[in-house]
Amino acid sequence: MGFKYSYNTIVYSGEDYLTQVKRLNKFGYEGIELVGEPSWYDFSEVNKFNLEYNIKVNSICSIFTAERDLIHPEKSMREKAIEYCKSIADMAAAVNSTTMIVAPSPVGKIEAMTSEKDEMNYAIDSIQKVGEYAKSVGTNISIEPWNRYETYFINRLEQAEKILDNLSLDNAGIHGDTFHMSIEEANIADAYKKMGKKLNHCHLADSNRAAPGTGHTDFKPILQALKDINFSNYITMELIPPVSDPFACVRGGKAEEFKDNYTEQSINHLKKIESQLK
Ligand code: LER
Ligand code: MN
Repeated sequence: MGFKYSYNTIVYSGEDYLTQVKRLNKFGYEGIELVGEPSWYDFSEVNKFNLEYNIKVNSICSIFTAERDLIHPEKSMREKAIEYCKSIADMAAAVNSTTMIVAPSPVGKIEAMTSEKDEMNYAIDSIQKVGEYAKSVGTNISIEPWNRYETYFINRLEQAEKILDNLSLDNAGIHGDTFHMSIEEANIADAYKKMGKKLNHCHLADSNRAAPGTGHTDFKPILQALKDINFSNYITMELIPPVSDPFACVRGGKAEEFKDNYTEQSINHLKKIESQLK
């Protein structure tokens, strides 16, 4: 059985939902990743159009801004971040998504606010609480490391694994985003293989964070690794314009090439490689 493909719709921000699902259906996608801002969506409309266009919400991409910091030294701030994550779990349940992304600290926080030991304990404690709640509403969590320019806290998959191994959850796993990995990992395919079954979600983007095929990342060994570890979740394109704050595109709405052009190009490039795998 082949891979299932999905698209992170952060670059579609501002478009009506029907336009988004029609585009994904047209180019052969089976999944959609929604933006973790529950107020943006009418969940019954999402379910209705998904059914009509054969699209499944595979994941919610939580948006970690400065007020959503699961490792903040102040308890009230961590609680606020946990509440936000719970609202994303509720959103996942409302749109039948099996996965939600969790990152311990916000985008752009590049310095620690307390000791490494305390931050690791806060990460474990907060993510445990989020994971338990997610389980109670029927969704999984996936811990995503980011590159050093977005966070100092966890940059490589093996660091996320350290958190995962300290959780008592059977609905949690590791996320591997090839854009971050191309900066931080020695070898993307090897890092995926090392995670094996623990890898429960991935984002694919080329080295320039645009459509696979437009940069210098070699996706053949990467897809081969995903096949070898029997990765069964959706392969999700997460493509972002060249801005230092990856969430800026939710405000800009000017990235036209990330709509039809990259949506089509990404899946075609990867499907061609997929057909050549062993
Ligand atoms: C989110 O999935 C991500 O990769 C980060 O760069 C924050 O947008
Ligand atoms: Mn990502």
